[in-house]
Amino acid sequence: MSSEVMNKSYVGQPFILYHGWRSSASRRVRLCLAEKGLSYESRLVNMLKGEQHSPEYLSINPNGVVPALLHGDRVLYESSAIAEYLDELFPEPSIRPRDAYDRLVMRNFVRWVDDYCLPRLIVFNWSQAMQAAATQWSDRELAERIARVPSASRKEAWTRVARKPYSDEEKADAMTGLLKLLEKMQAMLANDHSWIVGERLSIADLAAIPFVMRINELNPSAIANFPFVESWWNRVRQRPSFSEARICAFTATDAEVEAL
Ligand SMILES: N[C@@H](CCC(=O)N[C@@H](CS)C(=O)NCC(=O)O)C(=O)O
Repeated sequence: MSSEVMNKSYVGQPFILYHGWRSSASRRVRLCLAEKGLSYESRLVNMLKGEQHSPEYLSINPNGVVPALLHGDRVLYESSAIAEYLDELFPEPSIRPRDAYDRLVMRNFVRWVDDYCLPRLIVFNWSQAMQAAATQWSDRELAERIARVPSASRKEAWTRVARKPYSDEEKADAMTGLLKLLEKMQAMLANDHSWIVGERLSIADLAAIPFVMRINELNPSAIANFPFVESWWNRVRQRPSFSEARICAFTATDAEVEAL
């Protein structure tokens, strides 16, 4: 079977999403699914319990992080790769720019968000969501958990949150870094004021939404300094995908999000 015919045969296959309601990468994939009008079965992964590092989950996503998406018998992980996969198999409405150069700019923007912004957001998200419980783990429990974490950077992040919580100075530095996202977006939106890259909403916008949401929660006065970002933010929040993807307050419990 040619790969094109094979892909067509997957179009009707069901989706199962392994995710967390508050996870930025999970939010990105839920936004893509919503923009595409694709429904999925939800499987929540409890990160505080370390379910993302269980042998069962690692057999789905060897990186030990959410999200992961099953499409029929295919296993997909890495939120930006999942987003492109969805756009290739379900081309309408497209969430990638038409132009090859714009697509390159989109990919480089998303990569920067992942490489530069995510580690800085973790400083806040983990302090808020994980620290209270993680500091209670015994040395033995911590060591057992760390042994199951596949990446060195996340071993370090879990050790930090459990034993050496991020200081106010580190949080201030992380926020200075996160504000660079708004600065970068302001410059990119200055081209035609609508979308971060190209002529329509793209994966770049969907990747930025969860981060802008958190920056706005943590530092509510910041966005007003970036008028193009502020009007973009007001527009993206009006889209049906924003509520369908359940981009809720970080303080909302799973039960509250699910009751929506
Ligand atoms: N590059 C990955 C990042 C995924 C990621 O870091 N997910 C976080 C939640 S946003 C996670 O699973 N953290 C739990 C852990 O590291 O143990 C992607 O985009 O899918």
